[in-house]
Amino acid sequence: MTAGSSNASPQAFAFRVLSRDGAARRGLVSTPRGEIRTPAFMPVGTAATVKAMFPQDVRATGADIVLGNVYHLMLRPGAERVAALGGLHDFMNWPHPILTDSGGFQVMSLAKLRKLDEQGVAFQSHIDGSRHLLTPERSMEIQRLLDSDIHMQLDECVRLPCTEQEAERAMRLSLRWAERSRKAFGDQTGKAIFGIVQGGETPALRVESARALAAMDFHGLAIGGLAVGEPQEVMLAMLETVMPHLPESKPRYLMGVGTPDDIVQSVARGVDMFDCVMPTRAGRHGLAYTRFGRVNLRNARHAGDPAPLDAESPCESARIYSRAYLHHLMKAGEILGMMLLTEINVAYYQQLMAGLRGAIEAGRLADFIGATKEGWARGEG
Ligand code: PRF
Repeated sequence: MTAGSSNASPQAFAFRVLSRDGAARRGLVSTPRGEIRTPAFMPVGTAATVKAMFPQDVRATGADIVLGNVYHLMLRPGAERVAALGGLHDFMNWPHPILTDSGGFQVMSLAKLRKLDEQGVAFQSHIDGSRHLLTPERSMEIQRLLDSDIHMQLDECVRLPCTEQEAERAMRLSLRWAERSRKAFGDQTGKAIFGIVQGGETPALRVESARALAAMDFHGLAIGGLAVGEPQEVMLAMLETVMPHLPESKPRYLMGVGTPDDIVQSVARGVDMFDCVMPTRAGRHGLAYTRFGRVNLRNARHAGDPAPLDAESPCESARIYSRAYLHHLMKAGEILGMMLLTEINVAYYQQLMAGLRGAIEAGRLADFIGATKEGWARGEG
């Protein structure tokens, strides 16, 4: 059976487009651990936790899937240990789907003394200086030990701006690693592996990458190497370049994106899946994402404000706690402040995704985007 076929047993990994509005798609990914409604936002659970949230609260915001990281988990507590403890889902008490990133991107941003060659990337742990080698084969083995539902190929992401030569070298290496990753993944019923498009900001490189990956037997395709320092227009232009070369029948995942506006614009161009640390990281720093834009709760103007962040939010924490209380918690360095703002932000991102899905189904995406942007423009509520 080939990747992406949808007429197999209920235990197979499958994707269906349910409706369309322009280039945007409303779809459903099916896995043995549950369904993922797309467009989907995946909260980041780097170290086997969505920081500052209970798994059941992550679920209650409407998340169907979370993301885990090979890099962090291989270093601590170790993939073999997680496997011995029954896999990542049991370990972190999240029985729903998990996608794991392959490690290369995190090695390049976090590890010390990295050395990348054809074989893979050798590095020293940022935690204890221990030496490791991450190859496409080892990344696949780690993702299998974690029992991840969606594996990502090992790739090399270069920061922008970079020279065309550098983007081309990394893109071609990533294609060779795509083949090795796909082969090492093998045939695992109910599991998926996604390839990753690279190619910097050069359209011809992006097209070549997308076409080569589309011809390999991946279950989905990701667009990597974006939101790495370039302006939003460049990112959106690259999406428009790549999309026509990705198979209609497979999910499309834009890695590490983004702001609510990045997400809305990318959904309109045909992206199905997203992940980003933004809602969780911002929450820990006192920033809230709401229908009325971004609110900095550390600002003194909230000190005496009895109003909640959003009296009509489906998220209870956004409805019942005052801005004054959230301000106080953040100023006092109280853990609950980070917990509440993380939950409020993840809930807002999920509310936005639900709104996008409903709008695509109703054929009213343009109106929804217009109204959403008007809300953000109203400012800090
Ligand atoms: N590759 C991988 N993970 C990623 C990226 C990438 O290019 C990005 C870039 N936005 C975020 N996470 N494997």
